[in-house]
Amino acid sequence: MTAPFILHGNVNSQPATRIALFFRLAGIPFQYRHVDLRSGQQKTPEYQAINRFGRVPTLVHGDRSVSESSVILTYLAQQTGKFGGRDEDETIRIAEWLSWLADVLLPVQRARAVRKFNGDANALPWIDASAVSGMRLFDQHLAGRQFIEGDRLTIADIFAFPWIDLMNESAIEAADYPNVQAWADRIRALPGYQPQYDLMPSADAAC
Ligand SMILES: N[C@@H](CCC(=O)N[C@@H](CS)C(=O)NCC(=O)O)C(=O)O
Repeated sequence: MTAPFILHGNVNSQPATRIALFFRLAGIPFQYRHVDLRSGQQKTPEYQAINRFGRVPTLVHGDRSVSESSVILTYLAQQTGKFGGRDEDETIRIAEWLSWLADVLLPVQRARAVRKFNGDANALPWIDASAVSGMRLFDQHLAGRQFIEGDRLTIADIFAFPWIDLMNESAIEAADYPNVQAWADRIRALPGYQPQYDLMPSADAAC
């Protein structure tokens, strides 16, 4: 029997959501460990032994622990054969998307985090303007496409999706981005899809 996949996450974390969503869409069971970010569990020596950056998510698989959601998704695609590149070219294209999406759409995450967790409101004008320009670019890239890369769901879609699923919490106007909306609806229609707050419990669990 292969080792179980164990996700250390937090229900409010969009990077952690990506990993839980991967498992749900792939139909692969996983174990879940809740990390209490409010009490600072992520900065304890025990947790930093599996994640040097002291953040969620972390994936533990056998003797290996992997951090950074884009790297975890890439690892899971390799390990499971799901949602990765079908050849070397596609694998490189997907890696390009992961890097680009992390740059261009991160302000969408920040726009939510500042609002939801009482961050510095003085930063909002700059964050919101950056989020809008990122969303415009993303919408342009999605024109005429069903999914981000090629004709099927890949880890690039799973990476971007949580930011878009909760874009109302980021104060982003969905109607301004019709290609993004259509793409998100396609993902919501896939078997296994669950919204962020249903994907991870607020305690340890087998999922
Ligand atoms: N680039 C990282 C971002 C991870 C991240 O920002 N995690 C946040 C929660 S969304 C966290 O653990 N924050 C707690 C802290 O920094 O102490 C990834 O994609 O995994």
